[in-house]
Amino acid sequence: MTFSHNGAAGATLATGGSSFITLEQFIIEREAESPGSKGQFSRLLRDMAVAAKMVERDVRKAGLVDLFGETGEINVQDEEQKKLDVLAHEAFVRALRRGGEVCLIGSEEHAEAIPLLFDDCQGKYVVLFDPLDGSSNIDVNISIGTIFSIYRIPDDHVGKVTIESALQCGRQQVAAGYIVYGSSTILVYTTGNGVNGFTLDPSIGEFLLSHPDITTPDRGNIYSINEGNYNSWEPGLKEYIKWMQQEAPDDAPARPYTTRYIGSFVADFHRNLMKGGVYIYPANTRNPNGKLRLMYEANPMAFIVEQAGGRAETGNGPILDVEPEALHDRCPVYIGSPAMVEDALAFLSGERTSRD
Ligand code: AHM
Ligand code: MG
Repeated sequence: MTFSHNGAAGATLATGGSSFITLEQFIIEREAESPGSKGQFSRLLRDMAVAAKMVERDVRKAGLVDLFGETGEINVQDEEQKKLDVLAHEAFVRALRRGGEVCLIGSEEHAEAIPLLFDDCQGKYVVLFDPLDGSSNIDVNISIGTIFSIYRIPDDHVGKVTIESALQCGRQQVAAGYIVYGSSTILVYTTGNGVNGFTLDPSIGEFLLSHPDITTPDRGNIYSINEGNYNSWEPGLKEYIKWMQQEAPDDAPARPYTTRYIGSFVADFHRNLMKGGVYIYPANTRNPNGKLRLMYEANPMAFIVEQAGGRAETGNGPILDVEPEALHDRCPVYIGSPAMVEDALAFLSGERTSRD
């Protein structure tokens, strides 16, 4: 027995029943479907899951053992680094270093890419991640998470890995995923063959398949945006938000839509993926390229949402087609249910207005 995608009442996660599948079993079964696979990619996914469990352990006890608060350092994003940001970064780097499947790491919390070059390094993969997304929520017990993206290094980079090995456009991702440390801990990932979610059963320390084959609704009634920035938005975006706030009882679902904005992209994204909705972090006068990072946040979520039937756009084209110039690039993000992203684009281009 499994949860249905939207966690419908009555569905049960089989911790005591007979049919459940662990993340590890699932990865092995999927590996068997790829002839010629040598297991390196499966081991990499397992390493990520192990690091996630370590971070989850630290997040759960943070209030008890002096893990809240700042380190006193400013990171490459010009933001105050939290102690848990650093712990999470280190947990993932340690796990990947030990695993040996990865030759290059990029982290939102680290200015430069981190090459893992040792003599017998057979690592074929590049991993880019935001170790703890939603940093401003860490100290106040609100859902936070990890977002990751996996690329294969280009064949001609083997043995001479450089930063260019990481600067691939989002379409090249071989896997992407996220973990939400929320009311429960869930790991959601894709390898380009659908999206699956696994909930951590803390009593046995295993991620169990709880959300198989996730698809996002074509349209929901949630929009997520920081409305405090209203004055700096472009006119088309103002019109779109105004339209979503208007009464229109015959719409499906009926307007006005509802605002939900946690301030942790990973948590806002997960809710909207499951329930249907659109998340927007636009370009504005303060952040001309938006705020979210292309390589650590936008690309992995774009891959996941497209795999789940959704859309991810910058306002100038699909996020997955953006050619990165630098590891810490940012881009505007319109992501979620396909019909809602479509609406957003029509308002941005001026094709629709709130008076239509
Ligand atoms: P972070 O990776 O340092 O936590 O920053 C990204 C976060 C997102 O999780 C969130 O959606 C956004 O920044 C919130 O920004 P704002 O406070 O400007 O609304
Ligand atoms: Mg982040």
